[in-house]
Amino acid sequence: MNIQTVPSSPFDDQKPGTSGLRKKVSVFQAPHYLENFVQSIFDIIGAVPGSTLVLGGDGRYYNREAIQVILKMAAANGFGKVLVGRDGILSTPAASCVIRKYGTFGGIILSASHNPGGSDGDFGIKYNTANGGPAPEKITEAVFARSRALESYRIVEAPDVALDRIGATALGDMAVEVIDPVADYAELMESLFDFDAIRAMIRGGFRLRFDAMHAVTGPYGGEILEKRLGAPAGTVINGEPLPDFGKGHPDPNLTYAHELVEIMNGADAPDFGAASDGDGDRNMILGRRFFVTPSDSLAVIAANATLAPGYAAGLAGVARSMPTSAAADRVAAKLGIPCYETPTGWKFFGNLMDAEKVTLCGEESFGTGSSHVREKDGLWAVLFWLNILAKKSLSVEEIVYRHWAEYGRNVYSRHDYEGLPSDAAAGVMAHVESQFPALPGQRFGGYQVKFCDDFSYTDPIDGSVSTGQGLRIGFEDGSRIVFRLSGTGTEGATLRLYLEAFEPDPAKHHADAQQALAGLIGIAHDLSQLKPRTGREQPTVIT
Ligand code: G16
Repeated sequence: MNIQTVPSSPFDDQKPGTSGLRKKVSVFQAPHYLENFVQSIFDIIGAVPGSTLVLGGDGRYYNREAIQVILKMAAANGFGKVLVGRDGILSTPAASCVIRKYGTFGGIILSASHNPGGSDGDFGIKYNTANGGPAPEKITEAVFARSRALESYRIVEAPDVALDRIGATALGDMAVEVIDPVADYAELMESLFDFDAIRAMIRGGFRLRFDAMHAVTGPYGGEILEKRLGAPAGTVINGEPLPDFGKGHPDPNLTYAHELVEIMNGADAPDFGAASDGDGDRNMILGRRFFVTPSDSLAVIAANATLAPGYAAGLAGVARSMPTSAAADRVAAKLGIPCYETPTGWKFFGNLMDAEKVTLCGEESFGTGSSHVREKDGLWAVLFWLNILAKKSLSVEEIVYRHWAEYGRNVYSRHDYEGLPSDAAAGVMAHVESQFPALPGQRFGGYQVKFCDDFSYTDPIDGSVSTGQGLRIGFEDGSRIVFRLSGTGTEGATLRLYLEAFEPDPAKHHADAQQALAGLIGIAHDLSQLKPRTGREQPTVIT
C-alpha cells in the first residue's frame, strides 16, 4: 500500500456549525481543504486500527469526488473496512441506521442538507459517532482546533474505487464494501410501522404525494411508498436524485416545496402530501389545503405514538429544541412523561436518547425523529403520519383540530431573514440583548414580559454547557419571541425570528397564524429595529 504523507497548511475557517462543516463547493475544492478537515477528524476520533467506518452522502455536486478522497484517506489512516452506499449515496438517517446496525466505529456523511447544490452551491461534511448520531460539541471543537494546526495528511495512492456495484473490493489493506443504500433503512421502517394498515388504507383509495425534491429520498420513497406500501407509480414526485437538485432548493417548507404545495392546494388535491430535504432528514407534512407546523407534528405524533407497533409500549420522554413550540410539552404533561428543552441541533438529543430518557425528538426546522436512529428522519415522520391516519380514519386537518381542541393551540411561525450582512445581523442581536436588563415587567399592549435571557443548556447526562443559543423574551401568558442566528448558512448571516402564542379557545383555532401573531410580530420589530438595521422590509421565508 503506497501511503503518501502530503504537506498542507492549516485552515482557520473549518469550524463546524449547527450540523457539520458547510461551505461553498468551491471552498471544498480548494487544494487540501477537504483533506485537512478529514485528517483532523481522523486524528481526533482515535479509531483503533482495523475499525469500520460508514461513508455516504446526499449525492450533491462533489459527492463522488469527495467519497474517493475519503476512501483513500481512510485506507491510509488504518481503517479496516468502509461500508459505502452504492454510488456514494446514503441519506442521513440511513447512514445513522447502518452505523448502528453494523456496530461501526462511526461514519462520515457528506451533505449540506437543505442548502442548494450544484457547482456553485454548497457542500458539507460531518462525523457521526458509534451511536449513529452527530458528533457532540467536544468532538467538533477538537476537530476544529486540530484543523488549525494540521500540517500534513495521509492518503493512499491508488485508482478510484468502483462504487456502482454491491460487493467488496480492496483498497490497499482496507476493504470497501458497497452496500444497498435503501435496504437496511427500509427494513427498519417496516419493523416500526403497521405497513399492513397503511397498505389497506392506500388500497381503499387514500391518495398521497411525496416530493423528493430531486434529492436523496427519491429511491427511498420509491422503494417504501410505491413498492412496499403499494402506492401507485407517480406518488413520489421529483424522485430522481440530481447533483444540483434540478436547480431547486431542497428545503421542505412552504416556500421551496412550492410544487407540492400547489398540488395540495389544488382542486383535486390528494389526502396527504409530504416532502423531504437534500439528505432526507427533514420533513414537511401537508393535508388537503392544510399545513402542519413541525412543532404540531411532533405533538401529534407524541399524542398518538402508541398507534405504531414500534412505539406501542409508550414513550420514555420527549425533547424539543428551544425555539420549537411548547405543543409537545403539553402532550408530555398529560402523558406524565418528561419533556426536555435543548439548544438547536440534533446532536443535543443524542445523550438523552442514549440514556433512554426520551423516545421522540423534534425541531421547528422540519425535523422529527426518534431513538430508532440518532438523526432526524424525514420518511420516518411521513410513515408515522400514514400509520396514524390509517388507524384513526380521519383527515390530517381533523386530526390536528381535534388535537388543538384537547390541548390548546400553540400558534407558531418562524420568519427567516436570509443572506444578511453579518455585522447587521449581529447588530440586531446586540441591540435586543442590550434591552434585557430593563425588559422584565414591561407591558407591550396585552403582553407583559416575564423573562428574557440568552438561552444556555446544561446537558443532564454529561454536564456539558452550551451558551449563546438564542435570545428569548417570554411573556406572562406563555407567548414567546426568540431571536437566533442560524448556524447552517454559508452566505452572510441568517437571522431567525420565532414567534409563539398560546390559544386555548377552540373557537379561535381556525385563525391564520400570521394574523394571530401580528401583535407579537410588531413587538419583535419594535424591540429589534430589524427593518432599519437590515434594510429588509420582509422575511425571505415564512414558515
Ligand atoms: C440542522 C440541524 C438541526 C437544526 C437545523 C437548523 O439541520 O441538524 O438540528 O435545527 O440545522 O439550524 P439553524 O437554525 O442553525 O440553521 P439540517 O437538516 O440542516 O442538518
